[in-house]
Amino acid sequence: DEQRSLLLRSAARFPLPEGMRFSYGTAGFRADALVLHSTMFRAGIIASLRSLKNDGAVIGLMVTASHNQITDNGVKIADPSGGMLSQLWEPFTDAVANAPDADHLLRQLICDFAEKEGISFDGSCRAEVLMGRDTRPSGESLLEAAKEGVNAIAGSAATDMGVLTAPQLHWMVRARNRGEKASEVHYFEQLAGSFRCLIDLAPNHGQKSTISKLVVDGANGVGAEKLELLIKMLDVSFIEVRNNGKGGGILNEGVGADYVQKERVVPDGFGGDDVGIRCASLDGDADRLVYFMIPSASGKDIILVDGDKMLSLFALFIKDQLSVLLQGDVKDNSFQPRLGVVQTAYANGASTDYLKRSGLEVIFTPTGVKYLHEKAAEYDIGIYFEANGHGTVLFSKCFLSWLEARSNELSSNSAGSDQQRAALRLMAVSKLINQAIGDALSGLLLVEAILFHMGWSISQWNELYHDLPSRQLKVKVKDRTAVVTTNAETTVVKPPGIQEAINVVSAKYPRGRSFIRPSGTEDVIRVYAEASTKDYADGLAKSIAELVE
Ligand code: NG1
Ligand code: ZN
Repeated sequence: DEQRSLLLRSAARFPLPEGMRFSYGTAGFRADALVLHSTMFRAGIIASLRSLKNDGAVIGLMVTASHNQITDNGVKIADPSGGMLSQLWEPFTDAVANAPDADHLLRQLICDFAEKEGISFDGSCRAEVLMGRDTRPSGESLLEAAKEGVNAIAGSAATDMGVLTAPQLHWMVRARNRGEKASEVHYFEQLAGSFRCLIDLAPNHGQKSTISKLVVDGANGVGAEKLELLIKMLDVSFIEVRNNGKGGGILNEGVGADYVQKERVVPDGFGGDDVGIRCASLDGDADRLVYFMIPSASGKDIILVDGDKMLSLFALFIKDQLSVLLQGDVKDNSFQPRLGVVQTAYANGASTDYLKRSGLEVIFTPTGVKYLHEKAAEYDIGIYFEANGHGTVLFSKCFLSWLEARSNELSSNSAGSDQQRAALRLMAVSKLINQAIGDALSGLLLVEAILFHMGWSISQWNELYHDLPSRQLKVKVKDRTAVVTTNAETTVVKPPGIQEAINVVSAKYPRGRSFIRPSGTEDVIRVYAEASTKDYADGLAKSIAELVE
């Protein structure tokens, strides 16, 4: 019939490259941009089917390869909530990306799956896919291929939102499906409005013109461009954007959050003049953020203030506001909001100790935002971060309605009280933080607002606890799938014997902790080690790597 031949005709224009194997992995499909046209076309089809499956809810399709080199590209799909594509659809997504062109296998695969899922795509139902891309030069033509995929499904429409950060697209998908205003201007207005609100509610709000300078490394990518727009809307002068891609720098080359966090050195464009200044780095699609400080003009070293420290800052602030709000609230205590923090095994042990000492509930999941997000959503307030700076805060519907009711009650009974201010602050946080997915721009404004509220410098924030020295290594192996882990990746179950050996070696080092796991984005086994001194951490990592080789 018509739909089938439409699919066939379109697919023929995007042949599958030979000898490639595509895997959706932890962060979507990624590869050299030159081989991605068929993947993009097919991702367009999948996004359309996903929208049909959700009764026409808007689905997101983001063309980006995040922190990868500029010649790479990739694609991620966002579900109606604005979060990552459901893991249940990953096997189908992988199968579609790899289906051979011959014998109509792709068409067959899609028809079978649609039938099994009860998706009808005869044009009688509407589907919508919202699309965005980062600043990579390959983005435009790859996005066109994805559009063709959407158009190959009858009843489905693609809306091209142009160049966006990945979190902006996720935010728009979420907003659209909640019936809220969802343009880029609305995104900026929501961030700017809630940021101003937090500043105005700060104890020292009269001193807002004295906020000290922040210099942001934009990774020569989309985040820089968008941050410049946001700064205009905020009408503030304390933020300076560097590495905005206009000065000849290359995306992610010697710059950006991944580089700064993994290499722990000063990014390009920064140097002696920035000693002691508060600095931050975004990654290539602006979903990761880390802060740093340059301690001296003579070396390349930095003091890294990573995702764990952002998590700790957010948790501390939210916990404080919550306890002010609940003060004296003993009468019926009908609602006790549950606050939880989610980390992975890569979280610095000192951060976990700090959080637990502060009375917080800490849970661990495997690496990958999809796991952390899912876990955080189980709480009234769930805060999650990967050490590399990817994370956010989630507020449950039930908590937000309680908060709103509480805040209305307070504004009529005790306007201007500490309790009312705490309620307003929590509401502002829920609007400032991007609840669809980790977002460097919204995270940055929240950090800035909290530091201002506390009256803290970056050093004071960094002093919340002292990171244990840690070390990461990669080991190339023949078959990384030979390593199977459990316990949020902290225990190896296969091959046998390795975990026992890791235990024995780790126990020899003061505060020694180490684990290995297969990477989900590279063909390597990752080794992580931490211990009481830098030499110990290095030594432990090296010994563990030798066990793996
Ligand atoms: P893998 O390659 O699976 O370790 C890396 C990061 C993850 C996550 C994904 C997706 C580390 C150790 N791992 O995954 O946290 O961000 O990339 O970008 O940083
Ligand atoms: Zn990213």
